[in-house]
Amino acid sequence: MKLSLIVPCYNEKPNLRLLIEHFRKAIGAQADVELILVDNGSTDGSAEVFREELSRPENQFARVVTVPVNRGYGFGIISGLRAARGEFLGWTHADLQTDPKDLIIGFDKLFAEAEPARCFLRGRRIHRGLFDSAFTAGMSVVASAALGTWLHDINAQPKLMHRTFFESLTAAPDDFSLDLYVLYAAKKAGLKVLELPVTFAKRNAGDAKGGGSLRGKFKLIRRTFRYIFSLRRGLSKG
Ligand SMILES: Nc1nc2c(ncn2[C@@H]2O[C@H](COP(=O)(O)OP(=O)(O)O)[C@@H](O)[C@H]2O)c(=O)[nH]1
Ligand SMILES: [Mg+2]
Repeated sequence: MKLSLIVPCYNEKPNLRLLIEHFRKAIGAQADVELILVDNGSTDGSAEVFREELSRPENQFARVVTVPVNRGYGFGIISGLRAARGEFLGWTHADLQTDPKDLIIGFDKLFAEAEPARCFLRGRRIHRGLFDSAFTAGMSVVASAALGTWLHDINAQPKLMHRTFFESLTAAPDDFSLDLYVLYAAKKAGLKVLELPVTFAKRNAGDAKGGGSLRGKFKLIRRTFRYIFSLRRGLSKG
């Protein structure tokens, strides 16, 4: 298996059918690409939809990993990654804000590099509104100043990396800070960070639980800063 794509899904029932369909189109006939959908402790009846969709012959490129009780976004992704068989690993979100095609385009870009195993690819959002751009810029400046390396648009998707890098990670957090942690760890490991410009659409269905709402933004700020300072403490201890 060349590439495993992980999508953590938390109460995304109304998005699942379309999500799987878009991945089917994006992956096409590539038999060396697998999709791992993580049912991340959903309580909205997602399991039923997963069962139905994944029993269809055209969806055999996908399988589901079930986390019985939700423990956070990062925990969901890590659970999916543990089940992955691919040499390269990637993830994105389930609400169709990001196009599944971005993962395939991103992988082709990563794989065209001289040393793909020493690269880390991340999306960077373009064409955003002034408010969202300003918010992201503010977060980037604080995170970068605190951690001593330029970290911009941390929560953009997708993320793609070689398996050896993921396996080298020792302190992956269970919550939304996972994206910050891997980006920071990739830089510290001296990987070449590639950027893929992406457009983020509006969430397809359901409610935003992260930074997509104003309330979510405040929670994101608090959580991220707390996490940054715990990373810093880890740094000063050596
Ligand atoms: N809040 C939350 N989202 C999760 C979790 N596991 C997976 N996700 C997915 O993470 C993605 C981003 O969450 P979302 O609510 O859209 O955040 P936002 O776009 O930043 O507002 C969605 O596709 C969720 O389904 C979890 O434990 N908590
Ligand atoms: Mg979202």
